[in-house]
Amino acid sequence: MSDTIFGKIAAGEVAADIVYEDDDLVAFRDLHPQAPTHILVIPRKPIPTLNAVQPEDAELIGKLFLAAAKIAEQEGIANSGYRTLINCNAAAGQTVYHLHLHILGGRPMQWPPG
Ligand code: DGP
Repeated sequence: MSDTIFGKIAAGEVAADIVYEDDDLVAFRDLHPQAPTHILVIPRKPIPTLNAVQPEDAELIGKLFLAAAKIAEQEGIANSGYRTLINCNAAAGQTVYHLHLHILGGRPMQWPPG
């Protein structure tokens, strides 16, 4: 399914700097990084927003977070610390309507976020 730019990346139709992939997920570096390490983890399944996640996606969402922790380890930010986040809809700043988990690290993070 290639309805969004991330669908096209998952399908191999658009290039990305892929750091991890398996049957269910693809992870690649963000084009406009907001931290020294900024990676997006997406399910291959084109779920548009967190609001659209269904009970049958529970295992997939678990895999998304397990992959994020593995990638953080791989990127050398697991111990120093990193942030994972999902923007849902316009007020949160979601711009690509294919569910994606941001992994940000390599610098101190502010809280609360702006
Ligand atoms: P969000 O605002 O949560 O929807 O984040 C979308 C992110 O996707 C944003 O940080 C920029 C990134 N992005 C948008 N288009 C592309 C692309 O074509 N390739 C890559 N690697 N990242 C993209």
